Amino acid sequence: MSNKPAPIPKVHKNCLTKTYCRDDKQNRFPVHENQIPWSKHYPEYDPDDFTMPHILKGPGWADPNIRVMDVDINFNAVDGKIDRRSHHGIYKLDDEGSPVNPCGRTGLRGRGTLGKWGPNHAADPVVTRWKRDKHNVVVKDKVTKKPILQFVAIVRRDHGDWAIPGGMVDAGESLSITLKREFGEEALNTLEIPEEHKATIKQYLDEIFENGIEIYRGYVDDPRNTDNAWMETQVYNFHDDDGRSVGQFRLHAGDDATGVKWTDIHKDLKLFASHSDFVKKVANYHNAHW
Ligand code: RP5
Repeated sequence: MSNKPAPIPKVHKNCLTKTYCRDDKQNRFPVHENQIPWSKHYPEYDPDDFTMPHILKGPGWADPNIRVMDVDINFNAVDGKIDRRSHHGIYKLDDEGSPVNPCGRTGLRGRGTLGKWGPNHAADPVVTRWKRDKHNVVVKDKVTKKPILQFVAIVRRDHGDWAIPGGMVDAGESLSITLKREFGEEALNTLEIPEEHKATIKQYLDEIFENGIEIYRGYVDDPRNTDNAWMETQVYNFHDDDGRSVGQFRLHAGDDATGVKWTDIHKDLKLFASHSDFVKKVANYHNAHW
């Protein structure tokens, strides 16, 4: 993690919904866009404290419930195998010792469906190639005259939204492993491919994922965020310029994905969380059509 904190996004919008994302019976306390910053006076603000029952049962990857258990968690630090630092620097703890969302109010306390108090770290691989016609010529947009990029998008099993095939960084896992693992599992279905093909796919993945460009690190405007738990990510672009490596892969949705395809990048893309912002940054980086 770099020493220089990334700037905190000014607003989050995807958590300003009436109900919590995966539970239509759990309301969020109303928060207007101008009431998001903690610095804004909002004395009536009294959101529910809500954590999904399956998280409270304490699966191995989830934190203990610090509301009822006397446990020491080292926030703002590397805590055993878990990195609890934020890309945005030191976050505050509230009177109960729970991390405070650095982006502001979300209308819900607790962890919702997230396992960790504070930052929940993810990694997002944006794998790109140029769109080509049947003569292998790069296609340009008629209006902007810029070449069109395509990226590998998946359909998320939980929300049904198109998204980058990203995922959570497991405890003690390096970022490069997470990026490769998530792409393999969700876009190539590596969990179910026959043993004899595994070595070839692994070799391809190793080559492609060797040279990534960091596009973004920090807060994700994720619908699961709460006042005490939020998503942060590191987005990397892996670009196949001549379309001869990953550009030729047969995509096959697996694990948390129910669909996968090479998707044209343009400004009307509707993607999960802040994924269109990330994809836009990739398009800008390559001076591609947006
Ligand atoms: C988003 O959630 C991140 O950008 C990443 O794509 C994803 C990780 O969560 P899971 O896909 O593991 O649920 O905030």
